[in-house]
Amino acid sequence: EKRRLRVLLDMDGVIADFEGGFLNKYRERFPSEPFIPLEDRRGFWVSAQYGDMRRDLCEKAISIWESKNFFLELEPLPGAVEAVKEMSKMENTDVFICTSPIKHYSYCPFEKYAWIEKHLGPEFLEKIILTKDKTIVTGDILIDDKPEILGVEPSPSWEHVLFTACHNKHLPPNTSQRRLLSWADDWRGLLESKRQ
Ligand code: BVP
Repeated sequence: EKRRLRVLLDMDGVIADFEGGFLNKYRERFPSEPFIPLEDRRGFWVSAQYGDMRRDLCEKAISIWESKNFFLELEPLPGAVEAVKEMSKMENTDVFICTSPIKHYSYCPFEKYAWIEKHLGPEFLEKIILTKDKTIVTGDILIDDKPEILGVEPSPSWEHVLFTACHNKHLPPNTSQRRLLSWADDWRGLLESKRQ
């Protein structure tokens, strides 16, 4: 019996360059405020690291991704669009984009759909899962740059593969968590390993 492989792909930090887009727009809007170069980013939450630098910078950071066109204008990460398209054409493979919108919903959910249509094509509009809780979504693999993915389901069906990002590359090696270093890394081999 043939079993299809279900791949869940995070969007921000995996296929869309949230960190680069944030830093560019933050520096443009607040040219005289301090900023954190990408090589100095630590921890998943940009807002937390900016807030640690100076209390008021937390809300300034938040104002960037709450602005119109922030999510729409993110650049794709290198190789991401090609990889997602190739993956979705593979035999016995179902690919979904699984992404958590921000609570300020005026632009983000709309722009995520528009981004996917623009960069991946309208057929991917049927593959979008917007959820704050990825643990309740079933799949074989979840490729995500957030080091810890928690929710109401204590035992999610997927294996979380950590996608390397500026904020997680310095974390101590974790033998129980596989990584994908970039889209130039062996994602095909990773998928094959889940078919066994
Ligand atoms: O929509 C993104 C941006 C937002 O959280 C969502 C992460 O979604 P996933 O990548 O897990 O699917 N976000 C919000 C903050 C701070 C909010 Br206060 C942040 O620092 N970083 C961040 O990515």
